[in-house]
Amino acid sequence: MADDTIFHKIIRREIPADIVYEDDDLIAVRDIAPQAPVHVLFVPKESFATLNDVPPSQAEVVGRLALAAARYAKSEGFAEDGYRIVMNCNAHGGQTVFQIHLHLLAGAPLGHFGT
Ligand code: DGP
Repeated sequence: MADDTIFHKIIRREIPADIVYEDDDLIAVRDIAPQAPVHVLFVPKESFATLNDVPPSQAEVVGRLALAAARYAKSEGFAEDGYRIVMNCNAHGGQTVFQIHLHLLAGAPLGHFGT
């Protein structure tokens, strides 16, 4: 079901998670399988299975995730050294949970990709 992913269950407090931030629009939780010293997922409370499903009229949903990740990185002292934000989409993007979420990776130099 579109509103019954693992992240919806975390938002509804049906399963435990290490929540680092929450407001009316989104929640941020530590990834269960971190790929960097800091790996936090920013998840909107509104349901969108993939980035393909976000209409232009709701672009602020994605903007809020990005700015929440940037704020968190700044508050934790990672802004100056830098960080990466990633959103995977569908099979080729490696998406495994079908509720959009932004990965924030930080805390160490990350390998360059795409070269
Ligand atoms: P993606 O591949 O972009 O769909 O990323 C899904 C991420 O969700 C992946 O990095 C692992 C993480 N994840 C999966 N199950 C759980 C869970 O139960 N709790 C938490 N905190 N993260 C999870």
